[in-house]
Amino acid sequence: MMERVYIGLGSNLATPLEQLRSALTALAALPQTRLAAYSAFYASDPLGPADQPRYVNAVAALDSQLSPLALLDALQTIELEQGRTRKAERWGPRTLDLDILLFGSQQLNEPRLIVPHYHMHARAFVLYPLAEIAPELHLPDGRTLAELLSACPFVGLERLT
Ligand code: A4P
Ligand code: MG
Repeated sequence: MMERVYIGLGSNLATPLEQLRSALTALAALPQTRLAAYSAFYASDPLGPADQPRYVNAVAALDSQLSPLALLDALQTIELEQGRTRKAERWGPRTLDLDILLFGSQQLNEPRLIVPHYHMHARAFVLYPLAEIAPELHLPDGRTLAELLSACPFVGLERLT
């Protein structure tokens, strides 16, 4: 079965713009998957420890026949290929973070995978890029993206052209 999947991309180390560009190339090359759309890149203030560089964030839309866990494995492989090392510090700096925001209308609560992403509804650096490519979107619980946006000011965010 083909599902529409939204992926959040983030980087704040090792030339973030290049990290995101090569991540998009890697997403486009995934098996049984088409890169359907992607947003502009946004510079964003770090959420979490403040003593880290600003992030660059974007959101991509995929049409994929992979299972959710197969997709997660593939995303983690891309993260590792782009030099990601997992550190103990929560929300610390990283070369590349690929989060599954939404997987069709599925709600998943597995040890390795929680979908929708647990904090997407409150993150400007997720919601604004997402709105560019899916303005009519609603979450599996029925909340609309427009509703979430109206509660999430465009703060600490800068659209890069
Ligand atoms: N996991 C569970 N659900 C998911 C999902 N929906 N998508 C598990 C992807 N992974 C999911 O992730 C830890 C584990 O989460 C994975 O092994 C997977 O099985 P991780 O990438 O190793 O750790 P993390 O990303 O550091 O943790 P966390 O809590 O997911 O952090 P976030 O929420 O990704 O936040 N500030 C700005 N401005 N922009 C950012 O992009 N990102 C973060 C990281 C912090 N501050 C930021 C940004
Ligand atoms: Mg993550």
